[in-house]
Amino acid sequence: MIQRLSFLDSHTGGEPTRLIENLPFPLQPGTVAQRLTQLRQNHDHLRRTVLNEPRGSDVMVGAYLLPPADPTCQWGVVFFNNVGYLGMCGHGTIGVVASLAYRGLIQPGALRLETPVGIVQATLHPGEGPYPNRVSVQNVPAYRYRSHVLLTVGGKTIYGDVAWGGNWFFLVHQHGYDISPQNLPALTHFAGQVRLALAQNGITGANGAEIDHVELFAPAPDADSQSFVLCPGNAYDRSPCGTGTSAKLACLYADGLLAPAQTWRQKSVLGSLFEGSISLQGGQIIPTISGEAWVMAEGALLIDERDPFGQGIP
Ligand code: PYC
Repeated sequence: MIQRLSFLDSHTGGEPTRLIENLPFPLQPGTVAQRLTQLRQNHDHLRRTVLNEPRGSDVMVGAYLLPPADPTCQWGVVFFNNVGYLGMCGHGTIGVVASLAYRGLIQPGALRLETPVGIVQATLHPGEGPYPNRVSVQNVPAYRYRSHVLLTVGGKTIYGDVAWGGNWFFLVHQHGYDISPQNLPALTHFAGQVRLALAQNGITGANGAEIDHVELFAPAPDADSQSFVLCPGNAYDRSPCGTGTSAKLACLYADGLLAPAQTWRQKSVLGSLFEGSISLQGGQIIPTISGEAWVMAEGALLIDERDPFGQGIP
């Protein structure tokens, strides 16, 4: 038997998102966080089927569209990649919203999405062309958890901040690397060493949470900053990383370097751009990230039950 699973692919600043609009099995009712637990425990084969080689790749992020439990939300969404699940995903949210616009399911305006780590509000902006594709995402609250954390990596002492932006990040400021596409192997190696050193030294996010994203920053002539972001696994974010930019904005605010409503232009290692700003609500830092996504493929995944790698290379 061959099972068909429809998908819609987009990219946001070069970072792909594969949207799965209909799960091929039912989930028990519950919040999106509770449904993520079910997906993780009972249906992880679908994540590998959708994203792992030979069908997918390390670079791709997946998104399952789910019914929300919160009545103020239109959809729920769970993001995942080749090694596991994400709390939130900024580029992915922009991709999902532009994909819903391409499908004709939404019009310009605001919509609320329930994610495993909280509700985000997306705004689809009006635009020319076959479908509107510029989206702003008001993220979950971001905060700096620890500042100026010292770490020895490859015999060199570096320091950085631990911050939450919907995922856990270690933000490295003075690393001595050139952030450019020519330098990707060295950046990937160094960021991987940083992540290893964090784990070996027991440096975590709140409640012992693993820090699975590492960000390196450098000044940019045509933006406020350029970054390299290593995602869980070994792929770098082709976009400026929405949750990473949120973590950065929280650190800038904590250092007195960013005021509410001030625009921050964050460039990715490839040169794609997100605009970000923060507002303060009830003492919390609420980041908003804006960018554009482009639909680029749609079709059906074909899962042949005889295929030894039909559920991906583990
Ligand atoms: O944009 O938040 C993001 C993201 C996380 C991992 C890849 N992209």
